[in-house]
Amino acid sequence: MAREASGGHVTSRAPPRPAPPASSAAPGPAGGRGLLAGRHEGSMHAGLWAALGPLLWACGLALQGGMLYPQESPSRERKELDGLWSFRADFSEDRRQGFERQWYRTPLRESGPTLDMPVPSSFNDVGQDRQLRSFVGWVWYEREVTLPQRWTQDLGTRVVLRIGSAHYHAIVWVNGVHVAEHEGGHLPFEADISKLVQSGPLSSCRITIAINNTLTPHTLPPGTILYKTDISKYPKGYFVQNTNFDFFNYAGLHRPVLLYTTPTTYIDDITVTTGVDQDTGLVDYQVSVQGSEYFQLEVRLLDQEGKVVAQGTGGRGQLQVPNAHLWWPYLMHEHPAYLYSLEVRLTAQTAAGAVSDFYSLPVGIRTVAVTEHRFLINGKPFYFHGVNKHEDADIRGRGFDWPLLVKDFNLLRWLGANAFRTSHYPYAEEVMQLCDRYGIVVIDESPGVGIVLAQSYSNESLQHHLQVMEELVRRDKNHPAVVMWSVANEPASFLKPAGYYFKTLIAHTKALDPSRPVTFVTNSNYEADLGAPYVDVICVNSYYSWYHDYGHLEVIQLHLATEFENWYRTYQKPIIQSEYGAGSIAGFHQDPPLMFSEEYQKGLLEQYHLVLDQKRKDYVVGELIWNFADFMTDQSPQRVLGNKKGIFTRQRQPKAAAFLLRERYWKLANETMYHLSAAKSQCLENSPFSF
Ligand code: BDP
Repeated sequence: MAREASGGHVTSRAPPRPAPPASSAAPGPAGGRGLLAGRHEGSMHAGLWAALGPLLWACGLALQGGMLYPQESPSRERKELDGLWSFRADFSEDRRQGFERQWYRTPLRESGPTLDMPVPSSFNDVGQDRQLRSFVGWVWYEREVTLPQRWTQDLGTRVVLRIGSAHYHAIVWVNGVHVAEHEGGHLPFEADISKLVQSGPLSSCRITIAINNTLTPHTLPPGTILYKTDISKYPKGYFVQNTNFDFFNYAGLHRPVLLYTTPTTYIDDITVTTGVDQDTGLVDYQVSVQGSEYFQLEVRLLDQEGKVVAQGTGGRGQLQVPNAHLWWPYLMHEHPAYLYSLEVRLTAQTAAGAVSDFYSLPVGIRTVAVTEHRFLINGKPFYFHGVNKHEDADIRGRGFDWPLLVKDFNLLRWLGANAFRTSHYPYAEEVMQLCDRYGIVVIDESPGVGIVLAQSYSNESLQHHLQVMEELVRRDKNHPAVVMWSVANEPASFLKPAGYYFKTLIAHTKALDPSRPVTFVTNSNYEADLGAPYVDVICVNSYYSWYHDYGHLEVIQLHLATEFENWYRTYQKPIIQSEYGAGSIAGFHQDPPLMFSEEYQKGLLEQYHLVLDQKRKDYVVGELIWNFADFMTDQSPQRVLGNKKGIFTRQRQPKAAAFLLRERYWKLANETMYHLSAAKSQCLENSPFSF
């Protein structure tokens, strides 16, 4: 990722000209390999994961380099760079002035006026400027950082700059030197800046980050720039950005930016997969080290009391934990979300003497499997009763915010929700950590939303999507809460190239992580969907009596039952109702119910629940409401200050539907609660031979 100084040759991508016509050539194979065939081509019989995951890991594709969450340890320090940064949007016509005038060379204030911009936050909603709110193109962030003396003088210290998420395309300079470039929001990237900060008598450094939110048919999510060239109607150079997704394209430094240190020989990555054999927990680990070939590794697994329950040495191995406490989802067990700590200690011999590095990784021992009609966690049927979310709030937009995060988790637990999908992009690492700690199960979704143009199925798009899945798996692979990957939401999966695209993408994701099922979320017709053969769980969105037959709650039951039957008859795979819902404006009441009233939202959910209650006896394994909270979208005649399908308002106050769902989820939880007395026999179904 990191590159040496490159001066100002970086090409500005915004606003791009409309892309050339899509190449319709089928993309070449891009890494899917070594896959087990299943009932349908490309679909491994999902029950095999639990038992074979750890074994298969060795066959998985190796990822280059780690992306461990930066944590403090006796060998590692962190310096957070949250707070006010200097900011400027490049309003020049082609948005290239910043590159032409090399704004990264000198402090930003010297090249023009700057604004104070909070980090983390989207830049869109903090100001009063309409043009900045909808700005498309390059924006520039800058911050001076004072560095601890040891970081700049001790050559045995490695100093890393880590950006949690910059939406969408980011270029980073330190003291005017180009150190990193990254495409794609929602996922972290890093640059080793040791050489730069240790090269002279510096006690501070200047970090400049240029970020471009322009979306093209090949970005994830895709978008297009439409130039309006009729000068009798539009000013010269006028353009708009169009997207095919239903949320505002917030931009900026959305997640924490920080500096952290490691020794120059360091633990680069840890991969853990877990299994269960009778009462014994199995923890397969793999540790990679950078900086030296002469080192020793010791690993210890500690329980919550701090007692060492297993230990090993070397870069890979299996730890066995007799009478293991399994990681169970919230409300499925009386002691959910049990986490062990895997303490990794590296000792290396270097020219300068012995060096140690320590990293402690939370580990939940659990298995995941899929049968023809069930989703199993620790061998027991798991029913997803939860929500779809967004990272979205007033003022901060998509900016990470601890109070909001804690409030959301408190609401999830109040609701009795045991799961959510990270619709429609990866969420902050801190969110995933809380899911591990609270037992909230996650369907981890890539930013593959709005893939509807033929160009977005080109080789260029596929290559980028494969890369994004690599980054996502690398970041989230060790979270016990993550039980399934979703590679996309509502793509035009009926288009001809979709078959090859999803076959390749899903195969690649399974090769990266053979321990978890893979899906994408569809709204295509069951007969037309060319990607469905490759998924392990059918995730279907539907909006009966909202976008179709609106106003007619009486048709929902028949529509939904028919749809479920069609999907199951075709694929014999478990089904999740991955979205359903209705808009309501908090405080609007109407009886008999009319659209947008709280009563209509409730009434629509009740009709869905009648069918879900029948089909969950057979093959429906989950229901995720659209949406947890109201959220901001682009302006359109269909949206009233955003999407109002939240069961909570954007300020997290409940609508009537929240109370309805709360009653339902607690009832479902009581039905599916798995008691400790039964825990002993938990993993019989993990055997690949037990179907
Ligand atoms: C679904 C999309 C979701 C939208 C929702 C809606 O997956 O992103 O917000 O419709 O229209 O199709 O509310």
